[in-house]
Parts: sequence; structure tokens; C-alpha cells
Amino acid sequence: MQLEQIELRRIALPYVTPFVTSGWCEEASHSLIVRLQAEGAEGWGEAPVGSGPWYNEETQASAWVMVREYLAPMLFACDLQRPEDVAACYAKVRGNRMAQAGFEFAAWDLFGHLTGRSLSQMLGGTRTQVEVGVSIGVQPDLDSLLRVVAGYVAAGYQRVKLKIKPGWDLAPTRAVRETWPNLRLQVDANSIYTLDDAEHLAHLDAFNLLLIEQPLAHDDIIDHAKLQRRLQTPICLDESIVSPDHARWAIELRACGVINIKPSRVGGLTAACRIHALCAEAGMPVWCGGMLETGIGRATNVALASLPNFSLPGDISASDRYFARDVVHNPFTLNPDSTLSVPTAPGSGVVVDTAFLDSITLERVTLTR
Ligand code: OSB
Ligand code: MG
Repeated sequence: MQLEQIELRRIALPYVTPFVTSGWCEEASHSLIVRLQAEGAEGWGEAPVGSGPWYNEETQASAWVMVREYLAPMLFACDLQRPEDVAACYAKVRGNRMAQAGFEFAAWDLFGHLTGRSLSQMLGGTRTQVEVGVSIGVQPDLDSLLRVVAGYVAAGYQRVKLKIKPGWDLAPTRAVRETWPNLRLQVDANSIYTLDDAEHLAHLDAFNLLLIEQPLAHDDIIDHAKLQRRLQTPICLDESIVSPDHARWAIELRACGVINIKPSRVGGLTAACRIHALCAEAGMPVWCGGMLETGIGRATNVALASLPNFSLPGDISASDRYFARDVVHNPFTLNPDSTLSVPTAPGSGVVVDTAFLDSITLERVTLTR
């Protein structure tokens, strides 16, 4: 199959509340949105790059250059027989995985529409609902934090993740744990600590956490292995796992007890499914992380999370946790049991609200073969 048209957009869509991590703040989605067209069908994908090179090296500006100058022309030159061919087409591309993933997701959606299969079905999903939690940014003080957590618990979220950093780690975690003794709770440091903090981090063992996410450097595996030996709580790697090989190295080195799979971080669903399979074989649980995606990327994540070894709740909250209005006509809503329903319609199952998408588009290009 030859692609006939590629449409690229840069968008800006404000979050309902700014999202503060250990090192930066996200105030709006700056995603790149991709639409592929072939044989009378279309496919949508989202490259959920951040506001700057803070989570990984990619930004909206860097991804915009990558997709226009390199990735779109490469895809036009490719004869796509199946969605997995996109990863093969980009085999010689170094880095820029979110930009690659935008096209890869759109190709899965396109093939789903062409074959009448849902994305979950295509990937080998086994669940009709996926357990989800909510990721809560650094708050100004403990009172605000407890108010925010109470709001999400009241909304039905049964698992909470707290962003932590030096000066905002033990006290907020203790406060939430004491207020909700049975809440499923975990923390995420986004690479702010070093091995010198091992003794300090070991105090987190007292709070019955599901996991401690990415305490050390974004590109480290070796120090995480050293740190894991000093902690009872499982370390979960996020930033460090950018490919199936990185997952294998982390497993072999015992650098973590859990892996957070974000399909955008690893270049797409093909790599994400490979990591899922490697971890299943090694007996390592995985869960689906998030990048504050719009409904387009959220649908990709929900479908992935329906695979069998996604045994911990995902950072895939309902659309209204992020946006006043989402870019799809069928936004995701939270079920009373802290799950999202997995779409069953062909492709990723969301219907893009193109009029609203147009209104938040900063720049658009349409490329034809
Ligand atoms: O580290 O998991 C992270 C958001 C942006 C960048 C990195 C991370 C996050 C989140 C939010 O924790 C997850 C979500 O709700 O999409
Ligand atoms: Mg993380």
C-alpha cells in the first residue's frame, strides 16, 4: 500500500491545571497530530512532545522538522503491507522516537479502519476495560495536595501517583498515606535524584508504595540497579527504557521491578508490544504511562493497556482530568471501578472533532506523494 496524503499539525491546547514535575511545568499540550490517508481511509496519530527538551530530547519544534524533512518523505517511499512496516521503514533513524511514533500510531489506526479491526484486537488485547489512576503534579503545599487527591478519589480514581522532588517527597507521601491508608499509591521523581540520595529514598519504603518511578538519571540503568539493592519498594523505569534492548538490559541488570511502557517514548506500538512480551517472559509487570495526551494518543494508550501483562493501573486518566474540551467527539470517561473502557470500533476508536482541532491548530501542512 502507498500512502496518498500526510497531514501534519502543531497544536496548542491548555490543560485544566498546570502539571508540575520535579524539573519543569506543562501548561498546554504541544503535540504534533498526524493524519495519514490511503485507499479511502484515514488514520490519526499523536506525537506527545513536551513544552521543551525536559522529559526527553524532543520538542514540538524539533519534531516538526523531523516529520517534514525526514519521516514523511521516508514513509511516502515505503510500501506498507502492515503497521509493523513503519518501524522497519525508520530502522536507520536515531532517536526522535515520539516523532516516529506519531506516524506509527496513525498507520495502526489506518490499517484498523481498512480491515475493520479495533486497535486492541490488532495488538492482542485481552481486556474490555483497563484499570487507571491519576498522576498528580507537585503542589504548593500539603493542604493543597490533600484537597487535590481528595477530589480525584471522590471522582473514582483508586490509584494515585505523586510527583516528588527533593523537599517534596517524604512529607507529601506520608500525608497522603496517613489520610488514605488503603489507597494504591506510587511516586515519580523524573530523574531528579542521584545514588547519594539512596539512604533518603529508602525512607519511602515505610509508605507501602506500589513503586518508585525513575528516581535517577534519564539515561541510567546501572545506578538504578545499585539503588534497587538498597530499596524494598520496586523501582519502575520510565525515561531510561527507550527500546526493547533497554528493557532487556534493565531486566538482566535487575535495575527495576516494574517497567512503565509509553508507546510514544519507545517509537511506537511495535516496540511497545516487544517490551511487553520481553517483560512477560521475565515475570516483570508493566503498566502504561502517559504524556498528558489528547484523546487521539489516549486511545492508543488504552488499546495497548488491554494486553495481558499490563497488570498495574495506567496513567491514563479520563479526558476531563486534562482538558476542558478534548479533540475527539467521544472523549474517555472514568467508570465507577476506576477503569476506562477499551474502544471496540475499527482502529483506535476515537472520532476526531476536526472543527475543534482546526481551532487549536497553530500550523498545518498537507503533503502528497
Ligand atoms: O513521567 O510519567 C511521567 C507527564 C508528562 C511527562 C512525563 C510524565 C507525565 C505524567 C503524567 O506523569 C501522565 C499522564 O497522566 O498522562
Ligand atoms: Mg514518569
